[in-house]
Amino acid sequence: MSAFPDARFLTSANQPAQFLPDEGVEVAFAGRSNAGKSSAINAIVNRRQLARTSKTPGRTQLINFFHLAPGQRLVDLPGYGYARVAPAVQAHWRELLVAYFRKRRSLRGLFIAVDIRRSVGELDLQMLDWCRPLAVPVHVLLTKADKLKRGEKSRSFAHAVESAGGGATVQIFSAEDGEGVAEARERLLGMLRDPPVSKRRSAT
Ligand SMILES: Nc1nc2c(ncn2[C@@H]2O[C@H](COP(=O)(O)OP(=O)(O)OP(=O)(O)O)[C@@H](O)[C@H]2O)c(=O)[nH]1
Ligand SMILES: [Mg+2]
Repeated sequence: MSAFPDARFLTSANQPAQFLPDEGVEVAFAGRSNAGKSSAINAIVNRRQLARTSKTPGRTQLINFFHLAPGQRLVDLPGYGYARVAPAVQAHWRELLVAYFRKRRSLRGLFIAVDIRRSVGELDLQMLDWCRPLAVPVHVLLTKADKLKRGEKSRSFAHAVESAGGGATVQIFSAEDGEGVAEARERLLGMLRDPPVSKRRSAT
């Protein structure tokens, strides 16, 4: 049976006022436009069209919230770095993302989807910086691994681990052939089980 039999779309936010109440726990998916975020979400949750995928970069322009289980959500963040988007729209995405990371107490973890053929770039590292104050674990999915041969995959993996510099864990992933899907699902479930930040702090 699926780990998330009740997964469903909840709402889209184009401004912070439209974010769902900051309660319970949620895990967010970020990454460059067209990196394979929505495909990764669908593969991990095991639902074909939960998050909309597209051949056209920049498809997910809003922050999309999904219900996973009572008190547990998944968040598909708008992709960054798509050059053919008007500067004003890019600025809006940036503000929306910054507002999200600034004070999202329910955030328990961040997945960053990175095309394995491009590897970790400057914008991905900026995401790492933005969420650092929230002290949540970050997990990089090197997506579309089916596009590379084994040796190339290992090289990209080593490069990504080095770029992340201990700020994130890294794994190889393919929504197409299923490589790494089970591992990513375990990671997601682990993040959702994590205690709230306040409890973590008081425990130390
Ligand atoms: N071969 C291969 N193609 C993939 C994989 N994952 C995604 N794709 C393709 O990459 C394109 C973009 O995938 P999406 O999942 O929509 O990417 P996204 O990051 O959500 O894109 P935006 O929301 O537009 O930022 C689509 O054409 C997918 O079919 C994969 O694991 N293997
Ligand atoms: Mg998408």
